[in-house]
Amino acid sequence: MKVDLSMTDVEVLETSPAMTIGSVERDCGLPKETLRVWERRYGFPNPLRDRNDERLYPAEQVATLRLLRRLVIAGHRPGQVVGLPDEELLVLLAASEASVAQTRDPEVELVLNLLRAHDAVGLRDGLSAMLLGAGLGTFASVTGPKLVAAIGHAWSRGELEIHQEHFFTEQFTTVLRSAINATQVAGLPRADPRVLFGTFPQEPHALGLIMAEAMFALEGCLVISLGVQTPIREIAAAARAHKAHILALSFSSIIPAAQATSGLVELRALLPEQVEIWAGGACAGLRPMPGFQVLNGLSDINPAVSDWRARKHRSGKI
Ligand code: B12
Repeated sequence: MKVDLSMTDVEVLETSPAMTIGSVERDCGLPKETLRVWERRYGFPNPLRDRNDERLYPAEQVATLRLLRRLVIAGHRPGQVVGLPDEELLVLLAASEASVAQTRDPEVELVLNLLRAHDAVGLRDGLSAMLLGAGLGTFASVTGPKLVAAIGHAWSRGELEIHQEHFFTEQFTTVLRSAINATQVAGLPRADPRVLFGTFPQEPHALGLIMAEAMFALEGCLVISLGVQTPIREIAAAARAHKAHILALSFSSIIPAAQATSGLVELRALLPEQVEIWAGGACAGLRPMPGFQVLNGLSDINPAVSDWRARKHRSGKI
């Protein structure tokens, strides 16, 4: 921690941007409790305090916390790494990510090379070829997450720019969207349930949502997407307008579980009882409640749709 001790906390805050514990939790993916435990146990992070005695984390501590999160994900125990200087953390990170790099697969290599070369046509054709080779289900549930994870890592190592990551997201979405549309051709009957997709206003991550949509489309469902960041009242209005049977919503790890839950309760109150709400995504701590269910991953979609159909069949509504 390199904050000049001759300055007061308030002076330090005036010279460098600092983040609240909630912002650090969202940015770094480290729960507040973990941040407090590390502070107590290892003396790091060592936040400043604002005038109300709330913790404030200087930008350089947040940068170190991001490194620590990657190391913990790579399998290091906090006791071995928290408190080490950044230089040592970077050496450990390089070692563990180098071993990951050796096991990279050809699809990841191809996409990273096309991104580095800014080869727009090559990337679109490459992704289309992967989709044709793997089929929609594998492309959405295996190839996509693998590529996104690799691109996220490359970006955090500084190997890719933000615009390259955005460009990949756009190309991947375009290829996946056209394949989903091909399952929804007019004149070909789609089976119930009719499923509407969306995210709450705080959620900009769209890839998990479209991957889920692909899996529902493969189950023969009629799928309708609002994309991301729709106000809760509008989601409810769209569900009524489209006569949706199920609302499928995606929550990433940036959404605190309490916020997701209160939004789901609000949405539930705006919808008729027969419209089901199914939530999914990486949001930690999101639990099912009366009124909505939580799917743990894309592989839950097939059994959940089969169960919905069996229930409707039994009640004579299908
Ligand atoms: C791409 C990306 C973005 C893009 C999103 C573009 C887009 N159109 O989607 C943009 C640039 C917008 C973005 C923004 C931000 N991001 Co971002 N982003 C990512 C990135 C690289 C990939 C996310 C992703 O798509 N993952 C892939 C999908 C496949 O995973 P998934 O969403 O979990 O979905 C899977 C399952 O959960 C499931 N699923 C998902 N939804 C549903 C729904 C149902 C019904 C079902 C059944 C299943 C299901 O299916 C998927 C396949 O298994 C990740 C890092 C990473 N490697 O994951 C960071 C990441 C998610 N972002 C992060 C952050 C912090 C942000 C920002 C807050 C950054 C900032 N400081 O501004 C902002 C958001 C600001 C805001 N509120 O507006 C952090 C979150 C940290 C945390 N708290 O855990 C991450 C982890 C990066 C990091 N720091 O390590 N981001």
